Amino acid sequence: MNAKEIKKQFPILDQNVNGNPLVYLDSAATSQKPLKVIEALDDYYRRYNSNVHRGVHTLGTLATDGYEGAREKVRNFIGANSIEEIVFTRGTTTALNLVASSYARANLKEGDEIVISMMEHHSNIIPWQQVAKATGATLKYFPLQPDGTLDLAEVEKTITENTKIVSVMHVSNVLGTINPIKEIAEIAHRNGAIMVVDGAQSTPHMKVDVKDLDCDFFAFSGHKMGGPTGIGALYGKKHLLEKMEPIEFGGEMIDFVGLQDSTWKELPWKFEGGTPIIAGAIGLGAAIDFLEEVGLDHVLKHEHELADYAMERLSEIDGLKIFGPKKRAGVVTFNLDDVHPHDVATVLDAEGIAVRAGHHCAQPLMKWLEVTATARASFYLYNTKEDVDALVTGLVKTKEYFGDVF
Ligand code: 7TS
Repeated sequence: MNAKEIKKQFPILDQNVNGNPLVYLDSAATSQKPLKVIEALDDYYRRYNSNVHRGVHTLGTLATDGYEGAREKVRNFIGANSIEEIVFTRGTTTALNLVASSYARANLKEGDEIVISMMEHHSNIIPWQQVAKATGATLKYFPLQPDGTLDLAEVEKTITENTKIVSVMHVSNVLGTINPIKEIAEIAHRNGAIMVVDGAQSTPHMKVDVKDLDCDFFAFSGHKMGGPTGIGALYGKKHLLEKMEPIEFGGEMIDFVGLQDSTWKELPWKFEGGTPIIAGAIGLGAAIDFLEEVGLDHVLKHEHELADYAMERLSEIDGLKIFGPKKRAGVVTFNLDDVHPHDVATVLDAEGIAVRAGHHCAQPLMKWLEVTATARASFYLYNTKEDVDALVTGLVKTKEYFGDVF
């Protein structure tokens, strides 16, 4: 399937916004959903909506099969050893918070170090700040090179024998940088630390193999990969998850409940208290089926081509500054002269072009870039070169408009 055929699978993209055909360039915030996912959700609610893991009735069995079947799809999709290593969560944020609140609080003490990078999303910063405050551990940062990449020599220098946790994003939601996770994990392990990966921006766009990366935890969100909102997963190595305490207690996650004490179910259910995100998981399973049909290699190649094309076309615009490295995923972050990014996004919106403007939940990175905000175009499998052309035309109009104003 080429991008135009793929686009037809996403009904939302076939509409006019403000009188112009929609050009959706905000997939790093959330992706659009293919028919396959919409139909899977519709089918679940029309035909077999029911709670899971509890009754023997037919609809309950179908719902349980759908929910647990989706877990197996996630396991296979990211190359985990067993479904015990796949915990469904609300998304990346919840997954990273689970590692921080359970694993990190139980294992860190004063003098220990957590190391993250200067390009992290707030979801991979604040949970560690909270752990550091609670345990007395120190939070350190890998510095960035001028082009917004990590330097492995600096990684080597920053990680010490006191480092217990290294947590890094696989792909930057701002710069598009693809980080060398496998190499960083090797350095972390050599120093006795565990490796946590924020996979929010990689899982939708490239083949992820958690065993090949040799990470200890890997977090991602379904809504950025064609799935519904409210579902994601945490992969964790079994021996680590086994030793971790749940952080949510209640129905579903227990084995036996006494008056004073209770015991937990086995993995992964001990971490899934309460009625789980059944429809979300089934929708995520359908998104995985869709991505596997298209092929992740194709998705990555297509996005690299689009990013290269966008960089080339955008560089034609005088006064447009692009942030981040040359070799990047399908994310292009930029500023246009002195025009505020919110104004850029507003003018583009009038043309039917959706981009994000703001700090992209990466304020430390914004500070490093010496800006308060940027505009960002992010691509997915349904975007075409025509979308990039529309962006360029829209930006030229923006420039003319503000050129007249100033
Ligand atoms: N990590 C990264 C790298 C992200 O890009 C995001 C969301 C998250 C974590 C949080 O994911 P959530 O699903 O738990 O919210 N990033 C963006 C973005 O770039 N624009 O809006 C959300």
